Amino acid sequence: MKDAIEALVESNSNEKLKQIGKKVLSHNRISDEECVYLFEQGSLSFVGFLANFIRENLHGNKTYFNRNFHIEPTNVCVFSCKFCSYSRLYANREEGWELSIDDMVDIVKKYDGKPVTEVHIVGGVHPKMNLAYFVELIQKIKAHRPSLHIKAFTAVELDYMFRKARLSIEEGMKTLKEAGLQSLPGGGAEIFHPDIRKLICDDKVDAEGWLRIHETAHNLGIHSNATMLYGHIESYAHRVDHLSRLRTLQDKTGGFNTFIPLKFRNSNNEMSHVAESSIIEDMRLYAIARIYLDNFPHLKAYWPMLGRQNAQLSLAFGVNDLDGTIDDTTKIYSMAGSEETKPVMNTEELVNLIRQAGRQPIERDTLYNEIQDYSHVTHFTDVVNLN
Ligand code: V47
Ligand code: SF4
Repeated sequence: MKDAIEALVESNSNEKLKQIGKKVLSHNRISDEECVYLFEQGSLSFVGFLANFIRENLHGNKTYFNRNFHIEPTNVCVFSCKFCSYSRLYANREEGWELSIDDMVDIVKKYDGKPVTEVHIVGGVHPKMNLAYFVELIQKIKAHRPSLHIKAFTAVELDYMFRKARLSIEEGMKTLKEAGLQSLPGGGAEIFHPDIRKLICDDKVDAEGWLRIHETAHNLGIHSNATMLYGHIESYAHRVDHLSRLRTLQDKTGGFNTFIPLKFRNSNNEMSHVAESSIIEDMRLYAIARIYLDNFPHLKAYWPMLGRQNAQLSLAFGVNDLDGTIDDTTKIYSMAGSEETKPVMNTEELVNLIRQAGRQPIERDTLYNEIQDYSHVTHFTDVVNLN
C-alpha cells in the first residue's frame, strides 16, 4: 500500500506537492504555509491518499461510533451568530423552548435500561440558566445514572456561565467537574481569526477565550473536542490559522480527543445568501485536516450536518469516527438545512453504514475506549427511536 502511495507522490509533476507528500509519508509535520498550499493546489485524490495513509496508520480499518443522545436545554440565546438557524433571541423567546431540570432528567430516564454511554448537552445561552442551574442538572443526572458520561457545554456557554457567576475559568470548571461533568464538546470555535469572527459571531467569546477554556479543562483532566465551522466566507489562510491554533494547544496539553469539521449549512439564517461548499471541497478539507493535525488522534464526521452518505464517503478521506446514534428530539439540524430531518440512527444502521464503506465498526465510549467490535455482530440492541 505504502509503495503505491510513494509512487503516486513521486509521479506528481508539481515539485512542491511532491515534497509535501514525502514529508507526510515519512511522518513529518507540514508547516502552515504547506497546508495553505495543499488547500490551493492539492487535488482530491492527492490529499485523499495521504490522509487515508495516516488514518490507516493510526487506526487501521477501525471506525468508531458512540451510543449517545443529545439534550438541548434551550434554543434561547443572548448571542446573535449570523450562521445560526436555531437560536431565538431572548427578546423573542416565545418562539423558543426552555427545558426545566426535571424535563431534562425525564429525557435521561427515557434511556433507562438502554445501552447508551453518553449524554451530549449543548444549547443556546439563556441568561437565566446559570452555573447553579447546570450544577444541579449534572448532579441529578449523575444521581440517576452514575455510569452515563456527561459531555456538556461549549466554551461559549461556559464563558458566559463563569462570567455571570464571577468565577475564574479554573474555579468554574472545578465546580462543574465536582458536580460530574466529564468532557467538553467542541462547539463555539467557528473560525478563530478575528477578521472572520467579527463578521459572523462578533459578540461571543473570542479565540483566546475559547482556547483558554479548553486549556484549563485539559489541565484539570477534562478532555475535549474541537470544531471548525467551514465553507462560508473564510479563506484557506483563515482555516489554516484555526488549525494551527488547535495544533499548538494540543502540543501543549494533549487534551483534545477529536477534531470535527462542521460544514456550514445555509438555510434559515442570516447567511443564506452564502453558497454551501461542494462535496469535493468537503472531502478535501477532511483530508487536509487529517494531514495537518498530526497530534489529534481522531477525526470525526458529524453525520447530521454532512448527511449519511457523505459521512460514509469521508471514511476514505481521513475520518475514523462517525459520532453516534445521537437521538435528538429537537430540530437544530433540519433548521440549518441539513439533509437529516430527524438525526437518529439505530446501532444497526450505523454499523451497516460503516460496513458498506469497507471499514470495521467499533463502538467506543466518549474517551475512545473500545466497548465492542461489531465486525461479526448480527443481532442489535436498539437504543433509539423512542418517540
Ligand atoms: O458551534 C451552528 C454549529 C455548533 C450552523 O464535540 C452550524 O462531539 C453548520 O458543538 N451550519 C454546535 N453548523 C454543535 C457542536 C457539536 C456538534 C456535534 C458534536 C460535537 C462534539 C459538538 O454547531 C456551533 C456551530 O459551529 N452550527 N449553526 C450552521 N448553520
Ligand atoms: Fe447562540 Fe450558539 Fe446560535 Fe451563536 S451558534 S446564536 S451562541 S446558539
